[in-house]
Amino acid sequence: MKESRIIASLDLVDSRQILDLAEKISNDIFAIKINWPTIMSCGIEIIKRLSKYSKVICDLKIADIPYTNEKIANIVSQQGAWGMISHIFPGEDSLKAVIKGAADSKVFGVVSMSNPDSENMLNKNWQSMIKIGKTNGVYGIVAPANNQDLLIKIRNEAGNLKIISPGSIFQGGDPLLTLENGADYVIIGRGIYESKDPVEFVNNFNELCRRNNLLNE
Ligand code: 3DU
Repeated sequence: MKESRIIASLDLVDSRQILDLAEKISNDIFAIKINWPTIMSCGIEIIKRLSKYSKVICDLKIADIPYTNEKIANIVSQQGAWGMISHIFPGEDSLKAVIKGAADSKVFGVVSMSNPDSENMLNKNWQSMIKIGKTNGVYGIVAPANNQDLLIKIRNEAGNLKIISPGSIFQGGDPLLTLENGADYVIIGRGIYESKDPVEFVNNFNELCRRNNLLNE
């Protein structure tokens, strides 16, 4: 069966609304990503509740000392998250602790961000962060959909790490081009949940991918 390459970033703060939307689109997406606003508003149980519909990736951008990182990753993993996002910038010791705490959950490391000013800070260090990610066994990395030049460079050095890309539509990136340039999955938030018909949006994008031979086997 062909698999969608959409990760739906459902940054909603109402449990009913997020669960309803998850139920409607779950068959036509690869995974759901949730972030701090959802977890803080709906409670950590939202991870388990959403996992009934879809793989769940927790975008906590974990960035603390190793002791704390391991605890955070372990709690998220015990709630049944399929994956979680961690920063790599605090260093190798901190990332190792996330990977240890995550146990069987996948860890995605941030090697670049989509906000314009990350060009002046975080994005300058993408190469060393990929190296640390690879050495320590991250499953994938995060690279921006609204900076195709950087995405292409990152793809060339990422080897077989999966690339997940936020920054489409509301942040200016083109999700189809992002897949063509080597991202494995596009992360789309407001483009989905603020569209008039999220189900139609997801189906239309999957169809566009199918016509461009971009659906996964
Ligand atoms: O802009 P959108 O509504 O499609 O949402 C993008 C999501 O991805 C949102 O949760 C945001 O916090 C997250 N994200 C980025 O947008 C950019 C990054 O570099 C990393 C995460």
